[in-house]
Amino acid sequence: MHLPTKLAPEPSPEKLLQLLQEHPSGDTFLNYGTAGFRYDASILPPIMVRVGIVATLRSWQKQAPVGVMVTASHNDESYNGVKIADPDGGMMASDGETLAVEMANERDIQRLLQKIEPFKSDFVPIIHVGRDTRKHSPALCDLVVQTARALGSAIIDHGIITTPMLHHAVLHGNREYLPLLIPPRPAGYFSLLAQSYHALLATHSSDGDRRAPLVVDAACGVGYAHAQTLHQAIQELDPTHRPILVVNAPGTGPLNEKCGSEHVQKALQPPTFYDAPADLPTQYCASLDGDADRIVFFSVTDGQMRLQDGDKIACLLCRFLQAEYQALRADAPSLPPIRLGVVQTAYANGASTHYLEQVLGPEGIVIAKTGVKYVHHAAAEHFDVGVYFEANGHGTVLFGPAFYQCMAQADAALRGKRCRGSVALQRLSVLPALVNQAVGDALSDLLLVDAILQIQGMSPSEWDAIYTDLPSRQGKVLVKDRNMIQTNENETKCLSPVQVQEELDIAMAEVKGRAFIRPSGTEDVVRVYAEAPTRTLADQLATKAAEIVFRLCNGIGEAPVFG
Ligand code: 16G
Ligand code: MG
Repeated sequence: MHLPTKLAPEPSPEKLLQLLQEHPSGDTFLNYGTAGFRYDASILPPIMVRVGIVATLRSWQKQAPVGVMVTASHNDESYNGVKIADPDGGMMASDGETLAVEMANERDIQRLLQKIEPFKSDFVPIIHVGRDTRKHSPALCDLVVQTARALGSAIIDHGIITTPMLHHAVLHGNREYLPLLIPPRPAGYFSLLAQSYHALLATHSSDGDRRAPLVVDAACGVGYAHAQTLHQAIQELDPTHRPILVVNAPGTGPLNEKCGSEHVQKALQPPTFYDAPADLPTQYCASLDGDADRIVFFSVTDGQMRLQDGDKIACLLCRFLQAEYQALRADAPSLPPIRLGVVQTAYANGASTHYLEQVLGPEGIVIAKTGVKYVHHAAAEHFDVGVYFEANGHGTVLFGPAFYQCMAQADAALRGKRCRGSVALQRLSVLPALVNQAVGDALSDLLLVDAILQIQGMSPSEWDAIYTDLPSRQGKVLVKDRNMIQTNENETKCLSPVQVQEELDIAMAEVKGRAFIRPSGTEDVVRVYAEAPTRTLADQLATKAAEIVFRLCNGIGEAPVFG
């Protein structure tokens, strides 16, 4: 990471004008979708210039540092994208998105410049920037930097980092480092994770970990180098720690292609190991996505793959948190209750929701709209300890103020005692350091899951067996205009056209299954999901749901058939 060469560069209106003139906006309407602006890399330069402006305005508006990450996550190498992080380290809130869309779509340079004026203030805007390993990322990132500097922003350039590291840097930069203006160092991230993982494992007595090595497929992306650094940090604390073998380095294979979490979860196939020996042990593996904010686990034995997706991770975490919290309260009954719960999306497999109902009770589950920002928000709003995971492997655990109060009271109640409750207290107290509080983080989740499996003495196959997924099918339908479809808040029901839901209800009842349709937030398609007691029925229901959308929502081409 490079320190800002000059904390507050002199604004340069000439440079700003030059950048805008050299990179005029095209005709396409640009949308700040679920995960920022994401397009074929060739059309991104004008967007990057405008994001340099928006990030500066956001920093002025909030009077605090913000972040910009250049990545297209799990998309293929031809794509790139950019997203902005708010000062709390989370995804930029919706008022910022509105501003981003307005600025990106303003074709008239003079009008664009006028729109900047009301935001100007004495506060020196500070922008953390990071990028992934795509070949176009350095040049695209540089456009953001040049533009922001032309407006007088101080840049903290983190170079090649994972998306969650960027969010983490923004969060920690605002909390601890801002008064000193010393930017957070990536080294701080690794030692925080390694030390808290170590502290969590230290609560559990074992005679050494003799399990198979943990193999991490880094999707040929940015997670590769950072997973290795993390492994080194762990080995420095505990030289006997079993190896974490990181495979699929950038350049050894195409980014996200036949590897990475998106491939493993959607195709239900193990990744290609581009740079690993044929005898790689595959009893215990994890796949990251291209910017390392998602993770799924899997194992391959006798050619058979078993997947532990985001749903299964959520179940493991909830089971652990509930057990520890109950152990704590058993020894400290005067503690106030805390709300422990989980947020899932409509894509969560019904079997996982059923499992979670048994662990947490029905009041412990909220279904939110698809997209990280929605589930994150719901977890913070509904729970004091809020787990959220999308089935695709993006998730984390958020700890709210009532949790910290509960820990402080438990500490007072159990001080000096040696009991199960005090072990639970140690475990729970270390979690907010291990678990990324800004966004879902594949590296943090990797260590969290691994520590829980060790503490609970569970093998990956025992974890896998806690429930069996209902057969499900996902597909997409091309329609003339996906915006004609309106859904309810959490996208489990279609409100308009009304007939769609009426017909879906009949189709679901016929096979005792569940199905929903929703317009995608990232692609020009309508997504279809179905699950049912058997594979045949799930395919039949998905086919019927796609046919309903195709017929009632002006389908293009042919309705897809599944199975
Ligand atoms: C984005 C979202 C992801 C969501 C997916 C849905 C982030 C960082 N990622 O990848 O959470 O599951 O979009 O895509 O917000 P869809 O709307 O095309 O189905
Ligand atoms: Mg990602």
